[in-house]
Amino acid sequence: MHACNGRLFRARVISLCESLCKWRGKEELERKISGCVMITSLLLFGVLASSFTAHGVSLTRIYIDPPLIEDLNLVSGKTFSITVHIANVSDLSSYDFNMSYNTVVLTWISVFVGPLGNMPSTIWEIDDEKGNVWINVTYGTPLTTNSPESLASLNFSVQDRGSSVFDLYYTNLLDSLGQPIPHEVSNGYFTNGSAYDLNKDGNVDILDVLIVAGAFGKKEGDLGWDPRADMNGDGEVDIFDSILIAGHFGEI
Ligand SMILES: [Ca+2]
Ligand SMILES: [Ca+2]
Repeated sequence: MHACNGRLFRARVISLCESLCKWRGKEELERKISGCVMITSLLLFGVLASSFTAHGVSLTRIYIDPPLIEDLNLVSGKTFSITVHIANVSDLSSYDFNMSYNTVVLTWISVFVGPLGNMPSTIWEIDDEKGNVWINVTYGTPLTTNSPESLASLNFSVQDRGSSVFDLYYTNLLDSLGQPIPHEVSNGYFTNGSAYDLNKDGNVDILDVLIVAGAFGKKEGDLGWDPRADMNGDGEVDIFDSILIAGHFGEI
């Protein structure tokens, strides 16, 4: 009887251990599933969050197109145009913006504000002495677009060698409820001068060579470091920069 009870006890202990092992295995499995669900949820949240950011109103953009005009052939008397674009915007009811430019280098010729037929109110002022453009438009039907839409095209005539930033500032976008629309702004840049005209005085001459000579042997961070002289951008002014300035000597 005692022996029988002993076997029964052992059998029950074994059974209990097996159940416990199964329970622990199940618990482990559940823990792994729970972990997978949590990681998947986090990944899904990340994807959704990035998707929202990519298509959300926060990425409404006003920008100059093209962003960079770098052309030695745009000499005095030549003309070119830039466009102020907007993209990724919803329910744009009205806008106004300012844009400045360098009147030493450029003169304004004309402006086209579009699209026609959806603008009951359009006001624009261009001060060619100060180099400032101001455009204010109210749409008949609010504008919604993801692809770029032209707000204004501006034509300029080149006056001299040099450079000009097309600086967009005081940009205001309002929706049909009169609420401001958050947006990003990207400026444009024009230059018709040589990249080796280090002091930007219109030509590559001895003054530019002296800039290189004055910084010769310096490394980025050194006292006397002049980033203009590091024309190949390798963090030091050496023989390679000297060769570059010599090769472009006389350029305008
Ligand atoms: Ca120069
Ligand atoms: Ca260098």
